[in-house]
Amino acid sequence: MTDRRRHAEISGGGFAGLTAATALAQMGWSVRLHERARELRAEGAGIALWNNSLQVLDQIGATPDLDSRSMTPPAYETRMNNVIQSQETLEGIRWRTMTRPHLHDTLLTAAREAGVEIVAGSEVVAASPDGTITLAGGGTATADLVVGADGVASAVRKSLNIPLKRERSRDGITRFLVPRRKAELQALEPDTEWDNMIDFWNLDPRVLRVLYTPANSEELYLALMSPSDDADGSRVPIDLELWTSVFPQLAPVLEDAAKIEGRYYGYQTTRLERWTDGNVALIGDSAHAMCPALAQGAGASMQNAWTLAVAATAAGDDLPAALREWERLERPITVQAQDRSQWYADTREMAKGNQFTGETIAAALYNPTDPRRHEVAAS
Ligand code: FAD
Ligand code: 5PR
Repeated sequence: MTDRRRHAEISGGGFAGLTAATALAQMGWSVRLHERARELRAEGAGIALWNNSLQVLDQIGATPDLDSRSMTPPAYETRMNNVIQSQETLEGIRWRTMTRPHLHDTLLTAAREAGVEIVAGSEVVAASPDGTITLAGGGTATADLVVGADGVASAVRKSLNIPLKRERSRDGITRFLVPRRKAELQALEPDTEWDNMIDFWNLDPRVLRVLYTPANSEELYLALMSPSDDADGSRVPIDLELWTSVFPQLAPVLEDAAKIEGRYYGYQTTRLERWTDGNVALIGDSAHAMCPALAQGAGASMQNAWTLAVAATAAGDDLPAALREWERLERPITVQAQDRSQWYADTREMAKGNQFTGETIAAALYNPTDPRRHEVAAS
C-alpha cells in the first residue's frame, strides 16, 4: 500500500450510495458521488429502519439528526378484517420509522460534512473492473474503488454483464405521505392506539391491505397493497370508494392519499451471480432488490455500504480479493432477508401476526459494526 490517499467513485445518491460515500470519506478516502438526477432528493414515502442500519447511522454520526424527526411506534399491530391478531411491542429491538425525505436529508448532510464531492446531474453509463467509470457526456474517471449504488436498474451492473435472476411477486404497493389526522382517527375509533404501526389485512373476499405507519408527529406513511391483477385495487390515483368501503376507519387519511397521483410498484427480487468485479462493488438495490415485507430494502443497503467501506479500507494491495471476501462474509444475511421477504410476499403469512421472531428478525438484529460479528455467528 502506498501513502497516497485512496479514491472512490460512486454511482448513485440514494441511501446506499450516500452511506458508502460518507463512511469512506470518514475513513480517509477521497470520494466523488455521481447522482443522475439534477437534484439530490428522495422519492417515495416512508420507511422503517432497524438495529442493523441504526448502528451504521450511529457510526457515521447521523443519529441525532435522524432522531429529531423520526419515532418508534409503541407496537406493531396486526389486524385481520379489523380484528386484532397481535400487538408486538418488539421489546429490546431497536427500530424507528421516518419519512424517506428525512432519511435522505440526514445522509446528505452527513456526506457533505464528511467532505464527499457530490455531483448532481451526472449519469454514470459504464464501469470496468480496473476501476474506470464512463459518464454520459463521454468523460471518464479512475478510482481505486468504484461503487455501483445506482438502484434496481443499475447501469454499472449492466455494463459489467453480471448475470442475474429477477423474480416478480403477485402483489404490489402504492405508497403515500399524508398528514397524521390523529384526532379525526381517534374520533372514528377511540380504542385504537393511533401511534402504533398497524398492518390492516383483508384476504377474504378480496386481498386489500393497508400498512399504517406513523413517521413522526405530523406525517403518516400509508402503503396500500393489492395484487397486480386487481385493476381497481392497484389503480392510481387510488379508488377512494373501494378503499374506504373496506377500511372505513381510515377514511380521513385515505381521502388525502386519493389526492396524490401515486405509483403502483410490483414486488420484485433480484439475485446476482456476484456483487463484485475487480475493483467494482455493487450495493443496495443494484445488488439485492427485495420485497418489502421485512422492511429491509434500505436497511440492507446501508448495512452493506458500511461493511464495504470497512473492508475496502482494511484491504492491502489486492482490493479485488478483499471485495470478494466482503461479499462472501456479508452476502448470506442479506440473502436470508431476501428469501424471507419473498416468502412473505408469496404466502402473505404476515397477516397472521406475531411474526417478528426467529429468521424474520435476524437481519434487523444484525450488527454490521461489530468487528466480531462473524465469530459470534459461527459459534
Ligand atoms: P435507490 O434508492 O434506487 O437510489 C439509486 C440512486 O441512483 C437514485 O438516486 C438514482 O437517481 C441514482 N441513479 C440511477 N442510475 C444512475 C446512473 N446511471 N448514474 C448516476 N446515478 C444514478 N422501501 C421502503 O422500505 N419504503 C418505501 O417507501 C420505499 N419507497 C421506494 C420508492 C421508490 C421510488 C423506489 C425506487 C424504492 C423504494 N423503496 C422503499 C425501496 C428501498 O427504498 C430501496 O431498497 C432502497 O432505497 C435502495 O437504496 P439504493 O440507494 O440502493 O437505491
Ligand atoms: N414494511 C414496510 C413497508 O413499507 C412495506 C411492508 C413492510 C416498512 C410495504 O412497502 O410488508 O409490504 C410490506
